[in-house]
Amino acid sequence: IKLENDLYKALNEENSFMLHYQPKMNLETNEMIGMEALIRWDHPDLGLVPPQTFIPLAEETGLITRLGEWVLKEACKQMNQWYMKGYKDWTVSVNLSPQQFNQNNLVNVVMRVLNETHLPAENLELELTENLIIHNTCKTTTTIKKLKNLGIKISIDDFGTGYSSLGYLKNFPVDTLKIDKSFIDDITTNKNNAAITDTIITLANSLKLDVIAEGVETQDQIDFLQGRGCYLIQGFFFSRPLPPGQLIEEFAKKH
Ligand code: G
Ligand code: G
Ligand code: MN
Ligand code: NA
Repeated sequence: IKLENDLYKALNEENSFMLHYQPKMNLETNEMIGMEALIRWDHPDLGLVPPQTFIPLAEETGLITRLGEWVLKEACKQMNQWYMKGYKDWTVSVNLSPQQFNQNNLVNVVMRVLNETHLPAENLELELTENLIIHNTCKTTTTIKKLKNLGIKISIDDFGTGYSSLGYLKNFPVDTLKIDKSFIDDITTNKNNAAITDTIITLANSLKLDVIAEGVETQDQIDFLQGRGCYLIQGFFFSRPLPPGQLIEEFAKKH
């Protein structure tokens, strides 16, 4: 209850939450193609509370709608500042929780945030979890189509971990499959996970979707993925999630 109250309070205060950004790299060009926005909560007594703790709480209490909208707006604002500085090819990725996706006015919220922040829709990507998408209702399909019509990109986070039939992929206009970290972790030693990763890469290629590996930490993993034709990489190998100023310092000057 205490943490729940604190979360509620934090939403009404400035500077309680911040976003860190983790680069997504293209191995072929050695350039950053964009970054994933990841929320941080600076709690007055507890210090940094990890999202694994407060996102579920925000979902249970319904606060996720407001919190999620804050994240969306903050990420778009930041990305637009980078856009104005000339980084026009970057895409900022924002995680959407299922509750947020299923709110009735999501498409309007996204449209309004894009308008208010002046960010071109092409520079925004929404990450949906596979578990959300497999409840392949008519409404889900309609919402994704509407979001795509705005011009934004859609990726499927944690791909491979859900109990999905792959059939849904052809009904949804998604852009990117994000191979879950759990497969990447022991990709070089575990034949099953290597095979699953291989299959996801092949599937993405056949369907003309982009594929990105997440949680990449070692050169061996990079070599494996590159050898199988997966060139988009996110993970500690390149960088942890960073505050925006630091991200620019470390990744923009080089190029
Ligand atoms: O870096 P990391 O510890 O930030 O993130 C942990 C988990 O919290 C991940 O599953 C990530 O998707 C989730 N997460 C981080 N930021 C957000 C956010 O803004 N919205 C939602 N819904 N989930 C987030
Ligand atoms: O569920 P989602 O994919 O949004 O979660 C992203 C989470 O993965 C964040 O908590 C982020 O900090 C974490 N992460 C990103 N790259 C790595 C990595 O290379 N290793 C580990 N251990 N975690 C990572
Ligand atoms: Mn994600
Ligand atoms: Na993920």
